[in-house]
Formats: sequence, C-alpha cells, structure tokens
Amino acid sequence: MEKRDLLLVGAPMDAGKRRQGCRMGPDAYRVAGLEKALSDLGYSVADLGDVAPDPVDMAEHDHLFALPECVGWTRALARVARDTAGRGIPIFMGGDHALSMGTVAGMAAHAQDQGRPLFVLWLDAHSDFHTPNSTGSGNLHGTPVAYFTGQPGFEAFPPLAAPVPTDRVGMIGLRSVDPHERAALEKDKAMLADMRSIDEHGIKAPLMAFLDKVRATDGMLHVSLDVDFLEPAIAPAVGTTVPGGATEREAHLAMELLHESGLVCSLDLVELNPFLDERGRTAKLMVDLAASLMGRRIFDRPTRSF
Ligand code: B3U
Ligand code: MN
Ligand code: MN
Repeated sequence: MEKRDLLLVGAPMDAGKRRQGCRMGPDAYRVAGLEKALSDLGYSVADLGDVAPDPVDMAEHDHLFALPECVGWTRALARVARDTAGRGIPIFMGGDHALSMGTVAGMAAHAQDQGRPLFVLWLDAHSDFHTPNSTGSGNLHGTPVAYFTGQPGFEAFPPLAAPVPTDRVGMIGLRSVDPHERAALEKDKAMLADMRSIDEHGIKAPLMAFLDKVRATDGMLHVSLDVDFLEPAIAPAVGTTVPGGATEREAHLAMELLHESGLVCSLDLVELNPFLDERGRTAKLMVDLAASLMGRRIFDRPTRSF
C-alpha cells in the first residue's frame, strides 16, 4: 500500500476545562520528536504549525466554561480538518478533548464529500457523552461525542455537515462514565468496551469487531486517543487520571492492529498536559504509540530512560 503523507496540526486548545496546561501539548510532541519518529518510518511528514480559534462574538455562559472560545476552536478545526484530509493523514496534536468537536466534524464532512461513512474510535477512560444540558462540571471536553453524533443542546455550536451516527462510534478503555452519559449511551448503539471487558477478553476482540464493521461499509476511521486511556502510572501527564487504564502493551497492540487494518485516516492526540509530566515520559509514550499506529515494529521501539 502506498504511504500517505502525514500532516501534523497543532491544536493548543485549553478551553475545554478549567485546569490549564494542554496548550503546551503540541510543543511537547515536537520536543518529544513526533515528526522524526514518523519520518523515520519512511513517510513524508509536514508540520503545519498551530491552529488558532476563530474569533466568535458571543457572551460567556454561566455554567459552561469558555463557551465562546470552544465554539471558535470548533469552527477553525472543522475547517482545517476538512481541508487537510484530502492531502494526507492529519494528526491533531492537542490540546484538550474538546478539540475533537472540530476535528471529527471536519473529518465527517470530508468523508461525506468522498461518499464514505466516517467511523470514530474513542480510546478514553471517559465516554465524553455529556451535552451542554447534562454536564455537571460545565467542562466541554466532556461533550465532544454528544456533539458530533448530533445530540440536542449544541445550538451555540456550528451545525454539523454530517453527524456521525452512534452506531459508528466505538469506545475502548471506559472506566469513568457519569450516570447521565450512561443512561444516554444505553439507549444508543455505540460499541462500548470498558476495562472490565478488556480484562476478561483482551483488547484485540472488541477492536477487531469494530474494525470489521468499518471495513464492511468501506468506511474511513478517525482515532481519538485521550492520554487517560492509559494507566496513569505510565502516563501521568493528564488532568483527569483514572486508575486501572490500558497498559503499555495493550496500547501498543491496539496501535499495531490499527496500522495493520489500513483503515485509519486521521488521529487526535489529546489531553496531554506537559505541566503534569515527569521528564517528558507521557509525551514520549504518546509519540511511540503514534509511531506504532503508523507502522513502527516492536523490535524498533526505542529504549527509554527518564
Ligand atoms: N465526565 C466528567 C469528567 C470528564 C470527562 N472527560 C474528562 N473528564 N476528561 C465531566 O466533567 O464531564
Ligand atoms: Mn476524553
Ligand atoms: Mn478522558
């Protein structure tokens, strides 16, 4: 298969929650060597620099944190995703998870332009399925899946060119889902693999089942990788740590299977907060996972020391 160009897009969004630091994510990936790790695999890689939010003339909301800025990011990133998707595989270097409102909306519009369905693999401890009406925290990084699947309550946000139906969403790594999200998800047909089921059946079974669905409909696959998918002991640089996450081996296996599928057309790397990292270990692990997803083999994994 011909290697598609890789396009690194910085999305230093920090507006999706109160705790700050994710704005440093794109530079942490640059310092950790993401571009070289990928170009060493034989890809042509371009760093397109950082996106900025569109200016938005809207009042702040009483409950939702930084609503106007989140709307501005969604507009900007949806446009950038749609524009870059035709030129290669965009890798969005976050930034917090609210950035996926824009990236998935833009990728879904691109897929629609191609006449193909978009599927979304959500690798996360959380389901991020709150709506602006159900969120208790008011943090919009807990809402992107509800937005891009077209749930009600997002009137302040750009209308979706192509909502992603929930039966085209797969979530792996779940272990912190609020009651409202759970009630909403149970009514829907997303594929949910929580850590309990991964402990029982391994990570390969749900992932292959989901990839089979993508392949069966000639779908395109967007992968959204939240740092908190990982066990916090190996990935401490995240504001919302939840113990009991994916191990390094489970995560690498998932990336290798994704690579072998040949289905991935775009990737978000989200929620890295370099302010909370230990000597760059989380940033380096995320770079290694991205390299596995793009085809780095097990014998070529670097030795790491901190
Ligand atoms: N569900 C909680 C917590 C949360 C969601 N996503 C993250 N944290 N990273 C909320 O605030 O909506
Ligand atoms: Mn998330
Ligand atoms: Mn999360």
